[in-house]
Amino acid sequence: MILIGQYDSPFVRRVAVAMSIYGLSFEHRPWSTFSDAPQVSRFNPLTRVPTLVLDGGESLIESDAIIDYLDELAGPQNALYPPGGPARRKAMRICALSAGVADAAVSLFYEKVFHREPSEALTERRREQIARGLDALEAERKATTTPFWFGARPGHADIMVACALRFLREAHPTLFDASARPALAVHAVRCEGLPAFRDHAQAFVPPA
Ligand SMILES: N[C@@H](CCC(=O)N[C@@H](CS)C(=O)NCC(=O)O)C(=O)O
Repeated sequence: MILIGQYDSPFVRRVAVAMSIYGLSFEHRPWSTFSDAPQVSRFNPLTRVPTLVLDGGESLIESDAIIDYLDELAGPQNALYPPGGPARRKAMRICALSAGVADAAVSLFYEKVFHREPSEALTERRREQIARGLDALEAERKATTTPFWFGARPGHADIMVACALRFLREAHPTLFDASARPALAVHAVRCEGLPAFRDHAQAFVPPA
């Protein structure tokens, strides 16, 4: 399998970390959706990442669809989502909230670089989405006493939250105040210390 995209993308990184925890080997093509757009669009007509190319040549796009495939490969005993019921729905909600924070952070970044004068209304809307998403995640994490969201080992919810937080802090340093979100700050440190996270990381460097 070939994973396309750079690890400064929270969505590419969540896939790489999950593959690493599952022990699935893959080749990595750290192609940029901008400077390597022609290569990326050969595998994904939307020129977006992550894109996972399977050994038979099929391309999977969208991190949720890729994760679904990885879970199938890993099998129900090992899957990084709880198997069903309220815990599974909660894990999906945490993933959706943190992916939403990451989406808003990416959109805010594009707004800055693509427009000479960023829209104030859109910027405000995205900042509010990020703040409210973080509030919800902080409250949920605070109410959890286990080392990771659903027990002793990290799952998809932990991964997506940590990847979203890292991108947010690097792309928009003022939008995450660790002292105001202590449970999330501890969560990030715990995840980033694991080999799967350490081995699949690339600092996001905003263009000068
Ligand atoms: N919902 C998508 C989001 C992926 C995404 O936002 N990818 C960004 C990089 S972080 C991208 O490909 N941007 C290029 C573009 O949209 O033009 C997923 O989960 O895979």
